[in-house]
Amino acid sequence: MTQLLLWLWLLLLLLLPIATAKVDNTPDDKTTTAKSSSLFTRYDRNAYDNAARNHFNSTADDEKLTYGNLDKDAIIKRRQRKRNNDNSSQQDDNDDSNNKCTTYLAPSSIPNSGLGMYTTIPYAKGDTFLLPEIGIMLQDKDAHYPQGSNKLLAQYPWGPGILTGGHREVTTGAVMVPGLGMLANSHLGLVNFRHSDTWRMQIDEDGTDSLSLEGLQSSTTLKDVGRGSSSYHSRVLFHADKNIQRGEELFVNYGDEWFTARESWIGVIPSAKNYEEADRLIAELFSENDGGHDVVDPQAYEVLLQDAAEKDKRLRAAFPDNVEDLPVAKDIGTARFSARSSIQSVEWIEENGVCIDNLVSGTSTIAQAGRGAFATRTINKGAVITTTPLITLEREQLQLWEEVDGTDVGVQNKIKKEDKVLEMVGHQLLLNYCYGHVNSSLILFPYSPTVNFINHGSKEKANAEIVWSSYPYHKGEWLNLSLEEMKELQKTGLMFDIVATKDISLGGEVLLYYGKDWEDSWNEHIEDWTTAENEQDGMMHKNVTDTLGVHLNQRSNSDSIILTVEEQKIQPYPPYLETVCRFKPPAEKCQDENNDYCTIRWSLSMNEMHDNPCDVISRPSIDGNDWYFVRMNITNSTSNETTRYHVEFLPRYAIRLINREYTKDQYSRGVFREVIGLPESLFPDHWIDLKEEDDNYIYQD
Ligand SMILES: *[C@@H]1O[C@H](CO)[C@@H](O)[C@H](O)[C@H]1NC(C)=O
Ligand SMILES: *[C@@H]1O[C@H](CO)[C@@H](O)[C@H](O)[C@H]1NC(C)=O
Ligand SMILES: *[C@@H]1O[C@H](CO)[C@@H](O)[C@H](O)[C@H]1NC(C)=O
Ligand SMILES: *[C@@H]1O[C@H](CO)[C@@H](O)[C@H](O)[C@H]1NC(C)=O
Ligand SMILES: *[C@@H]1O[C@H](CO)[C@@H](O)[C@H](O)[C@H]1NC(C)=O
Ligand SMILES: *[C@@H]1O[C@H](CO)[C@@H](O)[C@H](O)[C@H]1NC(C)=O
Ligand SMILES: *[C@@H]1O[C@H](CO)[C@@H](O)[C@H](O)[C@H]1NC(C)=O
Ligand SMILES: CC(=O)N[C@H]1CO[C@H](CO)[C@@H](O)[C@@H]1O
Repeated sequence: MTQLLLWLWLLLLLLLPIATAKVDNTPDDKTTTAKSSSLFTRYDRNAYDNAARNHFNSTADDEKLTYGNLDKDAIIKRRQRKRNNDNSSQQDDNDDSNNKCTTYLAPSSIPNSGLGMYTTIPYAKGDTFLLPEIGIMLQDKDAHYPQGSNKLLAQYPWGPGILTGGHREVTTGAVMVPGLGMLANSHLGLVNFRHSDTWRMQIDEDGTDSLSLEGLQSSTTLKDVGRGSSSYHSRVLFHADKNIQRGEELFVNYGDEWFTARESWIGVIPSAKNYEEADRLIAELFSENDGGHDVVDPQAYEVLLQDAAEKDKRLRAAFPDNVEDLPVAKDIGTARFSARSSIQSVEWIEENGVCIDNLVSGTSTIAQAGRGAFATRTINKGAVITTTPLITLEREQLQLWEEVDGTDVGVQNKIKKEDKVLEMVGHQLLLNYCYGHVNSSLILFPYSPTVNFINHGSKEKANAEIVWSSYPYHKGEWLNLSLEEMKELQKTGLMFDIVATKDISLGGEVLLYYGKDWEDSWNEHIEDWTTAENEQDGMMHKNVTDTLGVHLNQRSNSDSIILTVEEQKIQPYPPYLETVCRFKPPAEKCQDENNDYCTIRWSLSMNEMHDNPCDVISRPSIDGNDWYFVRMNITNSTSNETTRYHVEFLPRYAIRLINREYTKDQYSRGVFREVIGLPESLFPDHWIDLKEEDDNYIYQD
């Protein structure tokens, strides 16, 4: 049974609620959409290209990092200049002496929200956040772990759309994005960073296949033992949504639904629109004042509050409770008023926070390791490189189960559930990013920026080690809790520091010794892999990508043609590729209902973050330019009706090839999975509960 069917089966059988993920479906900056559509005429490719270019440069920003120079050295230099407030290009880039930290972990300004992230450098609207992050896809997590859900694992993931091609990668994807995606809080009225629209990037550019991109290029083969063991999505980016000043807490947009779904325990949280309306109503109240003095009649305010409460409790929550606060709220806006300490002095941040930008990701110096973490400044032996909070998970929450034929239940890894036999076939990729002990069911996932890029180095090569954090927010007393108590808690609180064990120079790769158990597992994996090859049993490792899809989509190849359905009959694409078109149907109902298809012409206003599987019907060439006529089926989510569209004159730009569901390396069988070993001395003995190797660990029905 395929994963898809398994998922459907479990969903129907158990009527599982689909956990609300932290979904940010809001297309980036709606206001920029379609403003240039008049420039685009169907016969004029150049006009289209220009229009598209304007469209995608939606914000003027000379600091914007294009992918061409998004390498670690460029990032280090830019950040250094920003912190020093120096625009000159003459600065000696090797001078590290004044290279101060720019991003901190510190207590959030939102009450009861724990820690948050702060910047000590300003960002202009459109600037890219200078720490490209990894995105780790969880496949159908609720279906694979049907017997309960971890509150934390429901809290943090984003919707799959945050990754290039993400929502076509698996049936129900949820994505862990550390750094801004997990550590930063969300204040809907003060959102200052948004994840960058993946359609603005070419498919290769978020590291669609890290192996093919990180130095191996053409030598990538299906035989690579490391395939599928790390995430392809290694360049998830966020950009400033507005100008941000020094000292601001960083807020991302979890989406309205994230808050409304959790109202019973986090309270009523206003939306961005609620704050805007509150600002408008308060301004009106002041303008009604005769004589213009800055005092509001308390009774008038009481009436306003009551009206607001009747209309919408979220709107009411946007207002200050006390009339005396109104002048300030009017001045700084109700959103800022609700989190007044969200702009701090640099001194406060340095005193109360810890630096979390000593590391940046880049191509690893280790063969097959994909990306790695590099020092952004000189780090002396004994200094803390970074500090990270940890999510507590249970190993079984990351197990993958599939229905199999047969009745030999009781054999390793098989259980009977209702009248189906399920076999444990592996673990979520996330396991490889968790820390723990091979014989403990408790695992820890760190989520500070860039920590998940740190690679394994041998005992000799490692230049860093893990210690429990000295930051006061680390709840060291939890280490005395029993395993059951820890699992009950479902809270974040443990933190570790990564400390330099040698002097590390600027740009040096930071390596941790993952432990002997991890090394043993890796060597065993190599052994198995080789044996499988020898036994012509390569299928075990099949359904991996090769680089064709990547190359076809690369920027340099953006003029390469996409084959029509007819052409593909003669010259097929590999079976794991599918064609998707960027198309958002217009809001109004189709005019052309009498035909089988709704025929419309593509325009820039359809250029939103939606990719739908499409069939290329023809590719007319007009004045030497190729255009695409495509067909696709789109289901209206309100009416649940499917409309078949025939869309004409798509530019090449709006079409690309992506992997079909479950065909990327991380979803194939036999890929490497093991937790990173925490040093024995750190891991509490009373958390070691597994008698057998983890693969034999079976959860009870
Ligand atoms: C858009 O950005 C590209 C690269 O960043 C640049 O070459 C081009 O001139 C920009 N176009 C406009 C209209 O600003
Ligand atoms: C850097 O550029 C900004 C904007 O162009 C300007 O306001 C600022 O004064 C410049 N800083 C220095 C040190 O030149
Ligand atoms: C854990 O318990 C031991 C013994 O009761 C105690 O000495 C130690 O201080 C506790 N550790 C923490 C971090 O609370
Ligand atoms: C989707 O369905 C709703 C409700 O029937 C309708 O109002 C809307 O126009 C439809 N949208 C499109 C694009 O057809
Ligand atoms: C659209 O639906 C039709 C009829 O079900 C089907 O034949 C066709 O393959 C679908 N097209 C795409 C692109 O999925
Ligand atoms: C939409 O239609 C499908 C198939 O007809 C059905 O299974 C599904 O429950 C419907 N969804 C809604 C929201 O009505
Ligand atoms: C884990 O448990 C197995 C089986 O009991 C044992 O052989 C192995 O030594 C244990 N590993 C560690 C690191 O404790
Ligand atoms: C999901 C998927 O694409 N599975 C394929 C994996 O590869 C084998 C052999 O090529 C195919 O038979 C499967 O359909």
